[in-house]
Amino acid sequence: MGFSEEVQGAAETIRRAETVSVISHIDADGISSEAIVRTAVARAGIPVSSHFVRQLEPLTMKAVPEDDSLKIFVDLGAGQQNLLEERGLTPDEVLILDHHVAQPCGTEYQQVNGVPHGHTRLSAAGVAYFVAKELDEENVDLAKIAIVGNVGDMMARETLGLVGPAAEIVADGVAHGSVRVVRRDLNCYGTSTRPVHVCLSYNDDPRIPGITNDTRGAQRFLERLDLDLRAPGGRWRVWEELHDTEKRTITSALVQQLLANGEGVERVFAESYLFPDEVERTPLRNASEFATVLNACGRWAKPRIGSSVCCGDRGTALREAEYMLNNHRSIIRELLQFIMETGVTELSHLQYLHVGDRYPDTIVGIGAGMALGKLNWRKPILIMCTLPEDPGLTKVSMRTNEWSVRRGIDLQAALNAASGEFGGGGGGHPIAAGAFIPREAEEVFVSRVNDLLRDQLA
Ligand SMILES: [Mn+2]
Repeated sequence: MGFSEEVQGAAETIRRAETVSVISHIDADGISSEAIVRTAVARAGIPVSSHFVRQLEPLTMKAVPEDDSLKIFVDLGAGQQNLLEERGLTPDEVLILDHHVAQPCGTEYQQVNGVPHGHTRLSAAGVAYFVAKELDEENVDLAKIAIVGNVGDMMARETLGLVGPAAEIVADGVAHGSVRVVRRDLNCYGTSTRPVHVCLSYNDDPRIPGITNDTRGAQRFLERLDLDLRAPGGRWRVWEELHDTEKRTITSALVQQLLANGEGVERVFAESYLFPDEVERTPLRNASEFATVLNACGRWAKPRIGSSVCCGDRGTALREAEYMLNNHRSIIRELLQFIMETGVTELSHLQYLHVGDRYPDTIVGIGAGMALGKLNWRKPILIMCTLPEDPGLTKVSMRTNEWSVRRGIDLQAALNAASGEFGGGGGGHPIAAGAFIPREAEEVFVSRVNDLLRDQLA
């Protein structure tokens, strides 16, 4: 069965359902997937309820309602089919919309997943979108939310833009008028909300000497270009509102700076996705900043607020989401400061730190990623924290950058292999990954990961 047959089959299953329960993940992709499925199912006139879980494991299975609804698992489920089976769920009450590698079990559950069809850069929100569109063409307005999920799950990162079926979603959004594509935009986070110099200094892909991690340096760089980056009234302008000629002046100077340092320039540009119907200079204005809003909601246990924002609530839900985002950022700043003050221990191929139970495990990875730029950025960073709800377990988060990934570093492979040896489990991407390990294995584990990273560079 091809991908489009899977999509058609899923739409038929949903049409037959009397009630639907959506079970989804709390990250940007999970929240946007849930919003897409919930909207499409409700528009089809079927009662629907949603349930979010941090991950699908034996303890969180209780979030799955014990009723005769159709259970649609989104952004999870493919790798945990054994749990569905253990729970006694039958094939006719389950539909899985996922993009993680499937672990089949004795029961054959209906599934839509791009991965077996070679669509490895289509997140769950993308899968959910195709099913929604199959249910009703009217659902093309959800393309925007699908793009947020895909970008949030880093589907555009390596390829500098969405590709394959995800690019079809972009085309739908453009045709609908709710998405604007900028083909060769600045490959930088924060282009709708941050002052340009801040935007540039926070970016490490590509890493630009004198600008990356140097806000003052970035400001001097822009001053030399003789651009007026203040708006009338004195506030800093953001990248999105610069004129094309100003943008070109900046990008060509960045290119020159990279060439002068013998660095590649291909990563200066990336495709970006703007939402013209959102207010200018707000985080909902582009896909990657919108995804951060959803992640902030999810990581602070308010995925429903993010979902309401996806579904168009620009009142209470948006205000709460903005509060979550600000709170998220200030705690990450605090964590970053803690990391810098405490310092890391350097091994030959990584640097590590244990933050104990001071910060929730849902944000330590983000803090690690931000600290990396200020530490020895050539060495991946590993951060451990304890889980208040399970003192026997340690959560490990690792971050590196494109520079290391291009040299062969794959954190997901390293963490997966190492945690497997200690009976734990891991997942993620080459550039960012996490794992759970038994607490008593911490020390040996770190040195094992160090060895694996050394082997990857060999
Ligand atoms: Mn996902």
